Amino acid sequence: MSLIEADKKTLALAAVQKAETIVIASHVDPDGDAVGSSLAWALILKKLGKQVVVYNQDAVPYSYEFLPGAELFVDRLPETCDLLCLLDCSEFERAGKALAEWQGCGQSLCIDHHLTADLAADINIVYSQACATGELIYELALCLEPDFKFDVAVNIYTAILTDTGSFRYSNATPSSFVIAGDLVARGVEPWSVAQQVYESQPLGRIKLIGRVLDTLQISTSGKAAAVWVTEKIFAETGTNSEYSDGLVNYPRSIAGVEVAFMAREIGPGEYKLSFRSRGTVNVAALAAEFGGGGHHNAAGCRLQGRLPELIEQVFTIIDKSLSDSVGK
Ligand SMILES: [Mn+2]
Repeated sequence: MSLIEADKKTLALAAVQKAETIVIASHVDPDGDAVGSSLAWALILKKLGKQVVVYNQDAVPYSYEFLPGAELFVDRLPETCDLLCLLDCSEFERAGKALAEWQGCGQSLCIDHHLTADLAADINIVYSQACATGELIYELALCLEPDFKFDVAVNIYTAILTDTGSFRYSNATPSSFVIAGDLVARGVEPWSVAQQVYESQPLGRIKLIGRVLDTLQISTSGKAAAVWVTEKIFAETGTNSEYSDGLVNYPRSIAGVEVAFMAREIGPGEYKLSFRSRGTVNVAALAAEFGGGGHHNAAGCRLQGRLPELIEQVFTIIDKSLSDSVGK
């Protein structure tokens, strides 16, 4: 089970072998795949004797601080490097302004599984069939360090676990399970990881869930649902945006709801919308209408407006696209 074409794999491995200094970067607001893939890749490259910097504009979220190598994350770029590895996103802008404007890298290698039209790196290992960037890292790891141990394994496992929604989403393929099996054989304990990632929530998170669920709105058709979160709600629960990860799955879990979104306030009158689909609606296309993007079942965009109206506007578009698709 291999996704990466042989010639691309050769190119990528040659670039890695040749480089002495390597920067690993991933998208802002890093998720389990961004963190796990970055750390697994960093630990492998360090084992090969490379000088590695793991850059992210944002800090490691609390749920992933247990991962081996988490302390490697820094928010400052070095002057230069031989190779920049961009993980879990294909556009430099997704990793933040500082990285997008950085001129320090000799060559760039992108490893990603998002659907994208814009392949900006010199070498692109981009396969949307991969359940997570972690799956592609696993494939490359087998070439570079076939005998990799628990420290790498638990990072890749966490990447795959979180991006497949604990192996529940439609991106969980036979190879997701085969890889997970191999990682467990290398010492990963599923319950231990699950406890760290899902069952070590700060009290504020549970309070936040209560407040966010209280904002629930359902569209006229009953097929779209939305929740929102504001700076005020974060302040009152002693939380921040890091704590709102995954809350959009609650409105999607309602019977009959096809598309859900969460609107998170990111500035005065400005919101980041995270869409989740049950499968019928391609939310990547929906988000693209608003200048965003993502996957078929998970996508996002930014919108300006006032809250109740903004939700109504998006509901109207979703309901229309659902009735159009039924009509066809
Ligand atoms: Mn991912």
